[in-house]
Amino acid sequence: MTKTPGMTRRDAVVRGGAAAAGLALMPMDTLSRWMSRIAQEAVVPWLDRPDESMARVNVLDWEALSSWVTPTEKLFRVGHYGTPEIAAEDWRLEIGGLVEGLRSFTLDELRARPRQDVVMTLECAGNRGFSGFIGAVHNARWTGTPLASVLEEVGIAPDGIEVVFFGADQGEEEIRGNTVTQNFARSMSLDDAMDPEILLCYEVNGEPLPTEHGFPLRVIAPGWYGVANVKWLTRIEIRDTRYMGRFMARDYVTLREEVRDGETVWAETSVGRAKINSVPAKVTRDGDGHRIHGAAWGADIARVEVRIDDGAWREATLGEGRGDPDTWTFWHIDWAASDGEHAITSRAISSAGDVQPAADDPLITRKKTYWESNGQLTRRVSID
Ligand SMILES: Nc1nc2c(c(=O)[nH]1)N[C@H]1C(S)=C(S)[C@@H](COP(=O)(O)O)O[C@H]1N2
Ligand SMILES: [Mo]
Repeated sequence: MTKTPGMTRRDAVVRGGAAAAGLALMPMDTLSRWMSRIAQEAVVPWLDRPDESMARVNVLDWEALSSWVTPTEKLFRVGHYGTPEIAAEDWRLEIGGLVEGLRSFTLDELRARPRQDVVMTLECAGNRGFSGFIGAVHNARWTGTPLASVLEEVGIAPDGIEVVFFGADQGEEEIRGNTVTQNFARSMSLDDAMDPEILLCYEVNGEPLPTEHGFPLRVIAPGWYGVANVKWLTRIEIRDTRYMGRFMARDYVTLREEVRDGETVWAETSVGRAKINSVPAKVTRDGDGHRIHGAAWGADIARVEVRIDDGAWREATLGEGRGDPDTWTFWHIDWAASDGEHAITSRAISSAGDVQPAADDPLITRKKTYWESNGQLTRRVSID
């Protein structure tokens, strides 16, 4: 990557544009403040702005949403055991367990394999589960080599049914009085792992993965919640039993009360595939009228509907991303708003007919843990 020292690519682009506009003498910070004010000028701010407590993980500011592909520096980041710094020269991906022969790959060997790209929306399963955490979602272009062909080449033993992905990051876990050091790990059934879309990924938005997002290699699994996309990948292990590590079996477990024949059954399910979701992102003023903009993801989005206050649901217009089940779909709807305070709710509907559940749907209200909080979101604005 070639870079002018002390200058990001984005600065270079801004500076180039500024020069063209004859503004080259304006200091950079003044200029970028001025440009972002223009971009946001017409936004009517939400009354229920999330608190800033989650800014440290770089959550998305929905009101500032403008780009369908999230720029790399805007990606939210989650690391449960900190951020390991890995030197590419010392790093190997090892594939072991129930394989025909232990194999290891250097980064150059993986980069020399067939390249594949996917634009994918990745949402943390905790998104919208607690205060301030409503922007843990991004939509980026990821590049790597298909996992399936690597597994095929290595050869899986006949009794192998489970593929476990280990990251380099480690933490101490206490299990029944034993304190043990463990690596972050997640698994998939062999069947799921053979999905030709899943990547051993080394680039995001055309550049090597930044340290925070998994350098040198991560799993990219379209259609799965964020937690399945293991960063800082060092080892893949094939096993003959389901893997029961913390992030499969104890954490990222959804506890939900299901009532069957009047009796409660507590369902505990491991967070896995993404669930349908949508949010109103921002309201803009457009001449005399207003427009509500939003995003929907987590399924093949067929339709998005919007409700103002207790009015009827109205169908929004789908924009960028429509028809691609791996990415978010942007949507908008025009709104002849009356003065005063209003509540705006969106709901997404998939091509299979799944409807994003209402906030008071038992699927949401009987869920005790905060994972998979995909109920309809209502946001408030004041129009004057
Ligand atoms: N090795 C490792 N991989 C990980 C995690 C982690 O803590 N360690 N967090 C997961 C979770 S919970 C999420 S939501 C995504 C976030 O990916 P991002 O930081 O690139 O946005 O990474 C996943 N991969
Ligand atoms: Mo997550």
